[in-house]
Amino acid sequence: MTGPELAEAGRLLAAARRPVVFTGAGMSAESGVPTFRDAQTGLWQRYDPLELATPAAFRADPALVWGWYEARRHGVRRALPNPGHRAVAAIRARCPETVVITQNVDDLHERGGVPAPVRLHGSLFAPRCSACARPAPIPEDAAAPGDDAPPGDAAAPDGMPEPHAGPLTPPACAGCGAPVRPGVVWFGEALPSAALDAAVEAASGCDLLLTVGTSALVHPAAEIPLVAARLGAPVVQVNPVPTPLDAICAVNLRGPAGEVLPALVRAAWPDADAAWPDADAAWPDADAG
Ligand code: BV8
Ligand code: ZN
Repeated sequence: MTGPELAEAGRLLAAARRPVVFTGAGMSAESGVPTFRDAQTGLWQRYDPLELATPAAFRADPALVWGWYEARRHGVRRALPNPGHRAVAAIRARCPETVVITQNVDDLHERGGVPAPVRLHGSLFAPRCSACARPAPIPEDAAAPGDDAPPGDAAAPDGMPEPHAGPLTPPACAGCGAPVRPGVVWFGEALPSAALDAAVEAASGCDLLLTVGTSALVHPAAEIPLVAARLGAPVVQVNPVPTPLDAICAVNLRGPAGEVLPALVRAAWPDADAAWPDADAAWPDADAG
């Protein structure tokens, strides 16, 4: 990607001191993690994610919903951060005041070099009790080798149990015995107030908001870019297609995050490391400064 839009976005990024990077499912698409818009596969294709990701669905069929999340978690464990995730870490390496806010429940920002993104919708790696909220261990970390893994779960090359593509009885809480649930925010549930407050505060104080790979249809997360725009900060969007955010954006960069974000980092900081992007080259650790 080249052209005047990229140059303008690069200028805005280079001038920013308190940038916010706001990400959605498109950020992880090139890592092989399906977006919410992408059709579900296998057994899950007959279910609407907007229905499965609800307290009502879990109450009605805990094994179905737990199985879905375990399949997604295994998929994420096998995924790798893409050059887009590394570019976000590079922005934070250049601007230590950068705040990364994500709607995603995968851990690819952390594995891509951003230690603590603001998580609006929780994580696939933070199961807890559905009754007493006691944190629960991640299954394979809990299961001793040869433990009662579901039958037929051959070990995968990385020693991980093959994802059990189907309903799976959720573990019982070690405290009260109730079913363990995924540590994500379901539709109809409130967002964690600390994360939402941190996101609104960052968007209110930023001097640039970069929105990447979101359809901006899920609320209240979709209001975060609007907070920044209302307070006069330029908004730059990275998305292959138009979204409801187009109208508030100073620049719309039409392309995939894994290609556009590295190009944007180079446009902002032409002296960026020549090795860039080498998907496996760890970008200088932000904390190493
Ligand atoms: C609540 C965790 C109340 C679970 C998720 C106002 C208006 C309308 C509706 C509402 C409203 N306020 C509330 C609602 C209801 C609802 C909502 O927004 N519904 C929508 C569907 C209309 N909101 C809620 O229910 C929220 N809770 O309101 O509670 C309350 C308040 C107080 C007290 C009690 C209750 C909770 C919402 C959170 C739900 N949980 N995730 C899980 O993951 O299973 S949301 C989930 O879907 C994701 O986290 C993400 O946020 C969202 C998907 O959106 P995106 O990330 O944008 O992804 P999407 O697939 O849509 O789009 C991908 C984009 O990427 C596309 O644009 C595509 O073009 C682009 N792309 C593709 N490839 C690439 C790319 N971009 C760049 N590079 C690429 N390579
Ligand atoms: Zn419990």
